[in-house]
Amino acid sequence: MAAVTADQTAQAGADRPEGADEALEAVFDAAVAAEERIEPRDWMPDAYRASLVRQMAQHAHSEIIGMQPEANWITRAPSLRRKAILMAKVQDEAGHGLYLYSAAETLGTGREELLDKLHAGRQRYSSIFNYPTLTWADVGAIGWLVDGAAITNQVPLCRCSYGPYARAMVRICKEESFHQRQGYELLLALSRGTPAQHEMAQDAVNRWWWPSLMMFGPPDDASAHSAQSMTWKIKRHSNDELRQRFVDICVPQAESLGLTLPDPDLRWNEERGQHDFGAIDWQEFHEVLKGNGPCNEQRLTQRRRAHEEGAWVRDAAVAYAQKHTAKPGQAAPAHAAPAHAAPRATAGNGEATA
Ligand code: BYC
Repeated sequence: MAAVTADQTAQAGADRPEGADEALEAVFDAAVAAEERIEPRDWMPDAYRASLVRQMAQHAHSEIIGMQPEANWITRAPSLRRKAILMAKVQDEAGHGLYLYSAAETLGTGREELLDKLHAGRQRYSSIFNYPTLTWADVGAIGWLVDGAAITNQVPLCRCSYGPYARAMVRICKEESFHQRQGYELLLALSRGTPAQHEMAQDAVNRWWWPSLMMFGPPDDASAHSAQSMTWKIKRHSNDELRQRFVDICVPQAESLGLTLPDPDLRWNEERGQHDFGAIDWQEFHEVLKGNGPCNEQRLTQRRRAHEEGAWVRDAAVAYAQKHTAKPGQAAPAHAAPAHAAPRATAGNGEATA
């Protein structure tokens, strides 16, 4: 961006003349309007930085919490091929979290701080991951619908005004596209299988359809951040626009799958050139956001435990790095404390904790 860097701003320091912030903001606004990328060392309004951290943190948290529902099926995948594919997918989600936490770090917010906020319930992750994966078909429904919704939402984020977020999204979207096809292919195999398999696929779609529509966030007239985020070109489309786009993409795909979307009001509207669809249960969405979804407690408990149990890995990585940067004759750092052993648990919602 041909704007003013943070260093230049700092140099000007306390001596900045009155109106300097307005001038900086005007340069920032002009850069955004001209479709230039804002980079970490560029000056940016505090509210822009805070909004990016909020959205990117939520996104990163969604990726790592999103590993849990599918990981629940790794040990029970029906073939070695399916198991290998699922393991690779879940590992990709961890990688997406990594890119996004790294991108958030460029805004001056460390990973530890963001994880602490997630574990304390002070930052959100996507509502979709608070639903249980009850059958193998749920792995297909997540790939087709959840990754499909994620792609619809995230492809425009590749053009986000903040450079590191936009660049992370390019790679993430390529991988999500594989994930979506994996889910579609899995559901197709089940749909064309025995009547029991077909029924299992239909049941999974029935349970995941409406929560997938909620992934796009509240309706536009109730979306607190959309207008500002779109002015800043963080978001390129409103929640309702993307939701509509997703519905229009899914209808013909459901037909090819031989599955029905569970919405009696779903029909083509010739005049609009789009599908009409039924009312979303926003009460359910708000309950899930408040922590009252079927798996909220289980997901956070498991995440906190994974973090505790992984402490020795982080300590070992730091010790290894220090050892290799230590000057000859310097003592190696003390060994990390052993991890706490935590008992395995079973959730009360029909889903075993992975
Ligand atoms: N769930 O003003 P709004 C994946 C919150 S993971 C929970 O419209 P915004 C995958 C929102 O944060 C994909 N909370 O907000 C991984 C805000 O609360 P705060 C995850 C939601 O930010 C593993 C309030 O409601 N994708 O692909 O303009 C396996 C008002 O909303 C939700 C992303 O995170 C929700 N569904 O728009 C498989 C994409 N919706 O912060 C797949 C990046 C809204 O004021 N994020 N809220 O407390 C975004 O694009 C936007 O943040 C949203 C919301 C469209 C989600």
